[in-house]
Amino acid sequence: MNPQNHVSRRMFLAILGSASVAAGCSREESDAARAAQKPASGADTAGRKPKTLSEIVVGFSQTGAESSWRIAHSKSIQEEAEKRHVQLLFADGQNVHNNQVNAVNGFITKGVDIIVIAPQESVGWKPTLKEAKRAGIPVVLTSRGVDAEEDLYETVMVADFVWEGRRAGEWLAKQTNGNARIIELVGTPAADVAVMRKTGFAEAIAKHPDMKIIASQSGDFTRTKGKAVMETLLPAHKGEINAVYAHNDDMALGAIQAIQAAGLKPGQDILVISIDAVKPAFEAMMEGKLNATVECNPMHGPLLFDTIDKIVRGEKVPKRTIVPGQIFEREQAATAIGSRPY
Ligand code: GYE
Repeated sequence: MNPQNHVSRRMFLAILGSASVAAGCSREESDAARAAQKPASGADTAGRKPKTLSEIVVGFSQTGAESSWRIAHSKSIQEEAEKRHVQLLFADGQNVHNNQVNAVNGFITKGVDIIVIAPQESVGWKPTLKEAKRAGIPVVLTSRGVDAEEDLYETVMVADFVWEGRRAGEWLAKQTNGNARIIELVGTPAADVAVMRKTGFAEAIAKHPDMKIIASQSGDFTRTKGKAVMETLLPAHKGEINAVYAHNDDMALGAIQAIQAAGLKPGQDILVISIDAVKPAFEAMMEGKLNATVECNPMHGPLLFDTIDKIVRGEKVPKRTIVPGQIFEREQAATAIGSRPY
């Protein structure tokens, strides 16, 4: 799976044997030497012991801090790294794709042991992933996937985003007896998660001829944009709308503010359903303003480092891990909020 397979032990020792050669060697040789030192996917061609978690450096490129979900996701990974004594280099992408690409290229140059990416956008990753592979650095994806061949990364940990959208659509269909005029607040359009949450929801409501999406616009997974989009869409569709489907809780919470400001009752005049199930969503449900939320668990830290541990030890890991979720309705909020970890 990586270039180390092509590096002979003799070549590796020759490169290592001379400091001056190693210092002045060509890019290809230095990459080869680095690759040979990596226990990527566990194969240790130099015949040395695989590394343990406390010996490795992990470079983590995060999307940014767009939502409560994202903040919980970062925290879970940072806390788990600390707990397991892993050196974690955290790069905040500030929700800009190119920042993430630059950060990952920087990790490759540094020669970290593992690269973790939570990609803001799904496309545009192939050259960087190929470069990581050439350098023998395994890549793990968390929270969103990329549009690239599967052999360019070790594994991806996500939720079933299509199911989440479908579940939201089914809930709304039941709640409205299949009769709804909906505003859809879409996540970051270039993210697979937004595409899939849209697809699942569309699939569920397609079974009900009287359920219609009146307007669908991106709020980029943020509360501020969710509110701003709702402030323009509400007056444009005055009296027409009876439901909001938001791809995450933050956008729903922004929309709730806009609905209230327009003199309407969120949760009553306009039903609101979203995805994530973060604590602020439970609070909004307890106030009767949010009707339901589909859980998407951001606590990837333990699973992530279990997986990295396996990779550095040379054990096989599944290409994809689906983190399960469930729906919460507002009637359950008061009982459930106490045990919410995020
Ligand atoms: O639902 C949203 C976030 O990629 C699953 O990104 C994640 C999504 C999450 O900002 O709130």
